[in-house]
Amino acid sequence: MIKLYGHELSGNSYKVRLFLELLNLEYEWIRVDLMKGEHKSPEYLALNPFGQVPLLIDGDTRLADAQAILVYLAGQYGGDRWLALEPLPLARVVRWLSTTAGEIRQGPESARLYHLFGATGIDIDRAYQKAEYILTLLDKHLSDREWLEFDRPTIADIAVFPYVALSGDGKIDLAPYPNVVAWIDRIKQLPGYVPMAGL
Ligand SMILES: N[C@@H](CCC(=O)N[C@@H](CS)C(=O)NCC(=O)O)C(=O)O
Repeated sequence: MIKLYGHELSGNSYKVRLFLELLNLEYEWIRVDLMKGEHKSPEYLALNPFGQVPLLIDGDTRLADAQAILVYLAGQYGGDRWLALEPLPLARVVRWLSTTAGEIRQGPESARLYHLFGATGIDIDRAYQKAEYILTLLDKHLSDREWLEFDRPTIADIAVFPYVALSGDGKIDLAPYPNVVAWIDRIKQLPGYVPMAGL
């Protein structure tokens, strides 16, 4: 059975859990206690040298990084529904996966780390600026479409969703971004959707 190593407050763990649920796949959830530093233990580092969650094990396949895991699960179990393989459509999805490691991480995800976990070394004003930038962009992008790419949800939506939807944890109000709010609601209506704390 698929094993997912994660933590319940980790948005990156959640996006993989959400996708497993949307795919209706059975899996075992293995909690890694980040507060106790379990992710830096020799046993865990042997599984994931990056010392982070999420981590997925599926038979002989061991994969870290939420975006990489979404790509794997979409290709392995999702048919052609969640990820297009032709060069240009694929590139359009990957652009959003990259955004999760860029503007979204620097913006809403950092603001959440600052307010919810008291993370040090975060410039909260810069995080707010980055958040405003990406949320404004997303709101404009979603003004004439239901999903980030194509006429159906893809792993682009699943990857971007958690930290945008969790903006409130970072004291970011989504009210000025009505198209983003409507898109969040559409994702919450998907069959198999599961929430996490804060959503
Ligand atoms: N690029 C990774 C980032 C994963 C990540 O930042 N995980 C956090 C929890 S959301 C973590 O494990 N933090 C502990 C650490 O980095 O020491 C992904 O997208 O999965």
